[in-house]
Amino acid sequence: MSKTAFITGITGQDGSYLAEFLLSRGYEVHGVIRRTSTFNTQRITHIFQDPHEADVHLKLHYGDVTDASSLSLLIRETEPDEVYNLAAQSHVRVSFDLPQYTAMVNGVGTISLLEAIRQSKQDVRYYQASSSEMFGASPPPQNEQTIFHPLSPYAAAKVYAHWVTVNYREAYGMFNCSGILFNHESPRRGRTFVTRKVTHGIAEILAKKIDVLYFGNLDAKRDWGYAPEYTELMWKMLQADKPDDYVIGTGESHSVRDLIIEAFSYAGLEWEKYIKHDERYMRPSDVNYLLSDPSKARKKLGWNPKVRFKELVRIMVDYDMLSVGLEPPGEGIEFLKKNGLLWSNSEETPG
Ligand code: NAP
Ligand code: F7E
Repeated sequence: MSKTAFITGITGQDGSYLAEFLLSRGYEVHGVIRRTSTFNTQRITHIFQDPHEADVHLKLHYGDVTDASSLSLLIRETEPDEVYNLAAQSHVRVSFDLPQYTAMVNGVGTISLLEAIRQSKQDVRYYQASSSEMFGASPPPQNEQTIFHPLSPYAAAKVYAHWVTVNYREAYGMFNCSGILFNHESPRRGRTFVTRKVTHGIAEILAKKIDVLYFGNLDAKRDWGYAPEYTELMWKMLQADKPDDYVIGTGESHSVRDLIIEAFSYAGLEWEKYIKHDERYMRPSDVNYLLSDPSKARKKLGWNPKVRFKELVRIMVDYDMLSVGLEPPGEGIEFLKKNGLLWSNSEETPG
């Protein structure tokens, strides 16, 4: 019997990789999409199936995590074995502009989904997309025991969502897992996140569309990994005997400046010529230093990241150069091929 999965946030970076992965394992996948005035399904176009045809395995439903009634109805109707809650206002700086909205989507949206599952009385395994941002000011390395000290409305809402996920596990015996994932990136990363802003910016500089890129804090350090590897682990967490919480990261950290230097030099450009500072990209409070200690995931889930910082940068620069019609150096794509990591059955679609 094939399993049924329900994904909120299916149109996002992670949702699209997860949907691909689950379809490849024979799942029937139900995804929640928001009604928008422009298309928001570019990342899943390549796996879209015409609902008029027979044997459709990917089914999309209009919904919103701020509309609890839509969640209750969809959970009852789709009867999922596994639910992945990836929906979020996921931009940390934007959460300072939209604090209440961010709390509604990331915090209240989570408890609405948990309530929909609880009230349905169905046997569901639940994944919550928690974040390393929850550690905030806590010094590195961070693991499952590290105290949360959120430094943004985004992170505070994610801490709430994490704790209700744990609470529903303890109070009601639900099979809830919280994945505390450090930054993970890909050619499908939204263009306003720093990695993609750098790699897509490089492609535009090479294509002579722009000649300067503006950034905020270059000193912040992040533990950056490759998104498709992380979405597979979401699934692995739900296949374990017991529900638990896991930190997922590479155990390697680099500054935003390191990222810029690495990416520009790979593309054969002198970074100092193209980078300028703009205050608007600074945050009222920023997380200075994230570095994961993923020992638990290594031991219990067999986690061993194949794509590390340098490969990640090469993969993203390669795809962004292709997206503007340029021939890339190709080392990133070559690495994916050599290691059997070309997960996507599509050409990478820009986020
Ligand atoms: P993303 O690309 O920004 O995708 C977010 C998804 O949530 C999109 O599908 C978006 O829909 C959807 N969404 C937003 N508001 C919604 C609402 N009110 N109702 C229903 N859907 C809504 O984010 P991502 O990078 O894939 O991240 C996935 C999840 O992991 C998020 O919860 C994020 O906070 C968390 N996370 C991400 C990272 C990371 O490094 N990527 C690390 C830790 C945790 P539209 O396409 O319509 O906007
Ligand atoms: O910023 C600095 C910025 O926006 C990384 C989300 O997926 O990962 C992501 O959150 C760093 C910060 O990611 C610019 O100040 C400098 O220190 O790429 P980012 P994030 O804030 O770490 C976590 C784990 C999540 O959970 C989130 O959902 O880069 N930075 N200059 C800049 N950042 C941006 N975006 N743009 C700049 O111009």
